[in-house]
Amino acid sequence: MVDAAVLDKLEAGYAKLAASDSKSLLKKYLTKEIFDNLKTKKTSFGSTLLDCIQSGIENLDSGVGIYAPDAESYTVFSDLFDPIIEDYHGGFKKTDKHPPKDWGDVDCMGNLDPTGKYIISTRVRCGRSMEGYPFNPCLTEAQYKEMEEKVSTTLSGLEGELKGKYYPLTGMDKDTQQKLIDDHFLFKEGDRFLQAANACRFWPTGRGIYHNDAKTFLVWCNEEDHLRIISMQQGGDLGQVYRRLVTAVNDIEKRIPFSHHDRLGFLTFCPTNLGTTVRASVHIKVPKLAINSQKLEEVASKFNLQVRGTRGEHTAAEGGVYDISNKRRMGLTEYDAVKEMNDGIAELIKLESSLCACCKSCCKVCSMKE
Ligand code: ADP
Ligand code: CIR
Repeated sequence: MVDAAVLDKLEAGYAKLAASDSKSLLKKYLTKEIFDNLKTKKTSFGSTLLDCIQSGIENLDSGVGIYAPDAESYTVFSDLFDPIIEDYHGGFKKTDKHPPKDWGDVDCMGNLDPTGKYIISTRVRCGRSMEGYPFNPCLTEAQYKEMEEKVSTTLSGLEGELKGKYYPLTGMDKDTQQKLIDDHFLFKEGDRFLQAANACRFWPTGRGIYHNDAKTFLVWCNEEDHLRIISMQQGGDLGQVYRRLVTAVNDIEKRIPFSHHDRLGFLTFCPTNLGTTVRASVHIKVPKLAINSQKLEEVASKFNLQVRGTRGEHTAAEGGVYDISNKRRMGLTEYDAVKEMNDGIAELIKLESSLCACCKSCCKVCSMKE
């Protein structure tokens, strides 16, 4: 049974959300009926509806507003998770099943911007959860340490281009940490969405980053997900970035067992990352399209793309640099998720190069401004 204090917080949180003008998917789908059905439920880890929705209640500017404290939450609170998943992932219904993992032909992806005029850098990441461990809010300090040990030991076995070193956050000096963040290699600290979701307990214990010398292959340990596996480099050579990621994931998967769900694919803390968990992005300058940032988002969303700021989610664009990536990660293969970004960016570049810089009604972008 959910205790009285949690129920009180839930009632107060629901009232706050209902009275707000939050644009989150949480607000959109947490009807009074669903709330009343779920408010007394608990997973076997003891997680309640409050653990799932507290981030979205505290941060009314959330885009989504919900996390799964443990894998079972996706089932126990499915009346809320399912419609949010369907909305975010472009129609992945509760009766749908995520397809088996398929990285496709890794040689099919090429350079998106051979002239180097638009794309500054390219990155593809995926998330993984280690079998046998819950997500952040349910982990003990001892588990964080144990997981970090497993991750760093395992990664120390990687060879060739993937060979690198694990750098724990514990003991890392602030300048080194900030430089890694500023250079887009390391996760930021103090994310209020994660903090409110109870995902930053015992920080910095168990958190860290593995990378090769060139910082083209990186693994984050215990930030939002147990692992974030990342391939990135300057320029637009998506083919090279993709091949490196696929080689790395295939190798790491032989060494660490990961949590996978028959219907939802790979399991992650945030429902937006389920399925393939793949986010393929470019840092790109499209000044003509970006004359109106709302329009840029509209155009991007036509190609199922998501626009973020230069320092990642919930940040602003600096110097006209946008982070544009595939939005959906479920109901399609890994290959198709990356291809969606590939094709969408190719279209955006085509559009950008077709626009004149006059800002008068003679060109498409100017008419889009209205
Ligand atoms: P994710 O959910 O993929 O980890 P975030 O939005 O939290 O993404 O961003 C994490 C970091 O990765 C940020 O520093 C962001 O600027 C960086 N990043 C994302 N895409 C690119 C890219 N194409 N090139 C360089 N850095 C990138
Ligand atoms: C939010 O709701 O805005 C945060 N909890 C982050 C959600 C993940 N965002 C995304 O679009 N992938």
